[in-house]
Amino acid sequence: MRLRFTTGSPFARVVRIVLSEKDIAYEKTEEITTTAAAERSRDAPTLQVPALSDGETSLWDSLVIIEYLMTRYPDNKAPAGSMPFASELLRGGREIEDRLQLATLQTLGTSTATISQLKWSGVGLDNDFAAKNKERIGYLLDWFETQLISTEEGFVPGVVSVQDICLAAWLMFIDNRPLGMDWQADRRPKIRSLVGRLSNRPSFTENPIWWWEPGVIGYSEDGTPQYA
Ligand SMILES: N[C@@H](CCC(=O)N[C@@H](CS)C(=O)NCC(=O)O)C(=O)O
Repeated sequence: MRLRFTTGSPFARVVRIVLSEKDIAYEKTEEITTTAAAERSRDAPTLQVPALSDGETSLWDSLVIIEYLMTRYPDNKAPAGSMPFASELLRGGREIEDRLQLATLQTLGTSTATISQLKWSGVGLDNDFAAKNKERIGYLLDWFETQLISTEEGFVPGVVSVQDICLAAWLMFIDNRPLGMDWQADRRPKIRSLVGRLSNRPSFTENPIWWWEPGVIGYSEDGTPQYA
């Protein structure tokens, strides 16, 4: 199995966390920055990362890759003393509810990545489009707070779900990027507790969040970006 990703990609980080939960070894085609379209197109016509190759199978889009991993590789490693990772992406009889949560989490990811890209592409955040995306994120988080079971459990009883991983990973991205965004953890106790629980989970610490912006050409061992 081989995964193409950029070091800083938050979409790829979610996939890498799922691979860690499943203890799947994979070859890394790791890039610091976006490579030329012709190179990217060898793995995905979207020219985006993450992209996965597994034998004859080539896949792109983080959620499709995760669905593949959850169905083809059902085994998970059991982290000592903490909640097990979910054994399925969609629960029998609750497929539509689970899909709605996952699709809405993808919208959180797209809105957050859009804000990040507006910033680093030089367009900036002082415009209606950036403001609309920030406003959307507020509404999304209010809805996610209603979807979490309690301050001890996430979206699905008794397990760490893919939804939990997506929500926590995107909020960690917001916290670790100079995007000028505050997701108001105090108003959202269930989400705050989820992010706190997962930030110490081995699959998260094994795949730290590394900052990329134009000019970054590498990282020191602790993840500090190095500039050209
Ligand atoms: N819907 C895609 C989005 C992936 C995405 O936006 N990846 C970014 C990196 S975080 C990318 O490859 N950007 C380069 C580009 O769009 O050309 C997914 O879930 O995988």
